[in-house]
Amino acid sequence: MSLGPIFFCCDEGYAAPFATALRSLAEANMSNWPLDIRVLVDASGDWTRKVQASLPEGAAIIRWHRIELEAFRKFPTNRHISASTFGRLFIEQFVTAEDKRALYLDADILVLGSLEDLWRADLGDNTLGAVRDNFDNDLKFGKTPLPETKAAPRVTDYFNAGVLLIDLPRWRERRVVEKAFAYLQNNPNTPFADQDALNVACDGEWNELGKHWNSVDFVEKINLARTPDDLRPGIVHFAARVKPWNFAYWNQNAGFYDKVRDRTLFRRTFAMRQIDRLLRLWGPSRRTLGQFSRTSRLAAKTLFSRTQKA
Ligand SMILES: [Mn+2]
Repeated sequence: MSLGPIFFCCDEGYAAPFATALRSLAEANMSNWPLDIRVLVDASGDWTRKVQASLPEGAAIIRWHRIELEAFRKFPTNRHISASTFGRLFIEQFVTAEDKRALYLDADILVLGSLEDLWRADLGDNTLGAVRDNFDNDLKFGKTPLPETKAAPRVTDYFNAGVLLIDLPRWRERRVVEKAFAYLQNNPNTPFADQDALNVACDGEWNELGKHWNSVDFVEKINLARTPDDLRPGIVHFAARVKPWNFAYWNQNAGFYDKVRDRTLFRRTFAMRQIDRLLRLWGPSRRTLGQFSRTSRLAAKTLFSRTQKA
């Protein structure tokens, strides 16, 4: 069966994780080759050819579409997220009338199983299928697990936008992009950027998919190498700040991730491995230093306010 179009948004800074995600997708979905991949980029370059060449022969037909992100640069994103996150809002411009559905995937993922069941998922009369975000329940109980979640929009249920199965006719008919953009205009400091905007635009009109399709934050919770094949999620999403390709911070899935990356043209060179080793040593001391400077700043502030009162 044909799978896709499958959309990604990427920029040069994310080329290596993206190539790794694509490689995992291709390897886990061989019976659907050639995969229909469409990538939204704000600039192309040598890296796009390198990503393409990171796939086995015949695995995918990749189309690169340039998008204009200028209108979005004024909206802040989290420190580790670039403006290319807003690319999701351009998907409908790069589909044909024959495309009834589109699958959107973040680039910070690994695909570990066939996506056929996801592609066929029942959406009822909803605009999209997605996985509930981990903090949705906390918000409902008035808890804010991360300080930034305090300002997240209160919707019926809140989804994570890293994996979206989109019903294209409904997406257009319900003017999702227009509504999302209006939300961003009125709430430019919303903490999770276009994810917040999409949650507002699709409030009460999305279907909950099994956790299996967007298994978030496994970096810290589950050791993928030790999990048997059949228990691994279909899609692991490294949504936390700690990424398995960032060797400055210890995480238990770095080796598992790196084995997939090794099969791309972005495999780490000997020199990169040495640098990563140093970063790994520097990482903890950097954290200690950061803590030290925060503590001393706080102490200085306390002292200063006391002096003033006196
Ligand atoms: Mn992500």
